[in-house]
Amino acid sequence: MWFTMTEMDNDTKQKTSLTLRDKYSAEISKEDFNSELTVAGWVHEIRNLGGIAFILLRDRTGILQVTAIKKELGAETYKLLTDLTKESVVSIHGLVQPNEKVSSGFEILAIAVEVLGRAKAPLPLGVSDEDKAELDTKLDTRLDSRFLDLRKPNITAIFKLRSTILSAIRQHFEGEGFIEIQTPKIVATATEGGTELFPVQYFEKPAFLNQSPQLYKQIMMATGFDRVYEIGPAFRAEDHDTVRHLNEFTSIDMEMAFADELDAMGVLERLIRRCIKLINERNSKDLELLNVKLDVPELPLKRVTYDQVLELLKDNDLELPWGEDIPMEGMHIVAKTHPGFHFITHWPTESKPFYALPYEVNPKLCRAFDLNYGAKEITSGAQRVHNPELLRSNLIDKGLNPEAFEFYTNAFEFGMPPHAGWGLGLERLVMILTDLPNVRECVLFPRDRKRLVP
Ligand code: AMO
Repeated sequence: MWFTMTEMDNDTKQKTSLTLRDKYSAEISKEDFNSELTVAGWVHEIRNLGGIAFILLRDRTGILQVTAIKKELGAETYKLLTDLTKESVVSIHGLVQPNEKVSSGFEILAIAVEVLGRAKAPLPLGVSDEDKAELDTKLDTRLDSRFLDLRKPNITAIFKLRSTILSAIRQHFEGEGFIEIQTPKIVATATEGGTELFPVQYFEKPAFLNQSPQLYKQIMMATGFDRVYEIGPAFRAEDHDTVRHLNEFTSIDMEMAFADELDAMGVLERLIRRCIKLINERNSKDLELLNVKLDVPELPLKRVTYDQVLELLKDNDLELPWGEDIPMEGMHIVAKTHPGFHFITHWPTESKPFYALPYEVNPKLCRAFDLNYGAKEITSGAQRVHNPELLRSNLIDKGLNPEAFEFYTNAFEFGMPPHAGWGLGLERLVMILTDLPNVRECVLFPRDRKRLVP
């Protein structure tokens, strides 16, 4: 609650106070009936009947009705209020009156008005005329005027959920003994393959925007920190325009020492469960707006091996050469049998990056895993190679120059424990938990092949 007393210029009935808002619309209750207070927000609708006008005022908690009576307010202030354009910002001081006809059970009878920010007309994007934003069809128009788009409650809901997910993630990592780190985003080497790099000129040296904190989080395993996590941006110069790919996304990364891939998978599935539980606790209204019901998954999450996936695809007339990544077409088939969360484990070593640890008994397979939801991949991880010789020979096998990775392989030469970890795309997680069709919905200002502003 903010400061309370309101002064008024008695001649014009314009507010001259410092108080812009005493209460949000949802905070007003029966106890406020018949007392004066100040509310503030955006003009959602105005209906002017001549001598009386109804203004719907929207704030972050909802919408309330302000009633303006010309005779009581004075012609000048009445005109000021009723001439306002939609989406202008005002602070209104008035008397809270019970009113059975209004869904909130009350209205504010205007006494004084302060115009804080006038909106130009016409609006580039309707706000009040579309209570719920039409998803996807007008996504480009919506993203061009994202600040207006975000005034709609079903769009705000996505970001409230995103915020809860981040809270749950931090709670979870802290609860399991992880410390939060930040690693450089301007780097000298690729981690996830060379073609997806954004080049940067770093003084006289060529550099790149980081694709993943992979190398740095692994270096941390040589420090004794043992369990680290990072929530930060990752950049991929992906040329293709899909509903799952962004050129800048938020990567949730973890790495744990004295651990294998099963330990890392355990942390991940418990974290997913925690996210869903916290959303159900905190965001029931937002889930309703998004028309989503989230069931807390039973643990352990389902696990299938790469070979089992290949069998399943074969049974569905899609024959894949062993060793290849599973294409989207294949994932759609997988999703029919495994529609929810499931891990795919035991990947061909050749299909995964140089840092994934091969099984000793069958080095053609490695200790890597993906976590998917239906056809959508949301996490990749693995137990890592921690032997420096094997790491160097893997780099060479993948056509990479070990010298460029010396800053990383050095950390393996002086006592590196076995370790495992994963990277989870925050927007992908938000996308599946909100059941939205496009990952761009889940980031405020998406960066894609065509979009660099706003
Ligand atoms: P990977 O490249 O599979 O693995 O990325 C991990 C997760 O990040 C998300 N992601 C993306 N999200 C949106 N747009 C993109 N272009 C994009 N690319 C990736 C996905 C994906 O599952 N270093 C490893 C992780 C590890 O082993 O720790 C890595 O980056 O959700």
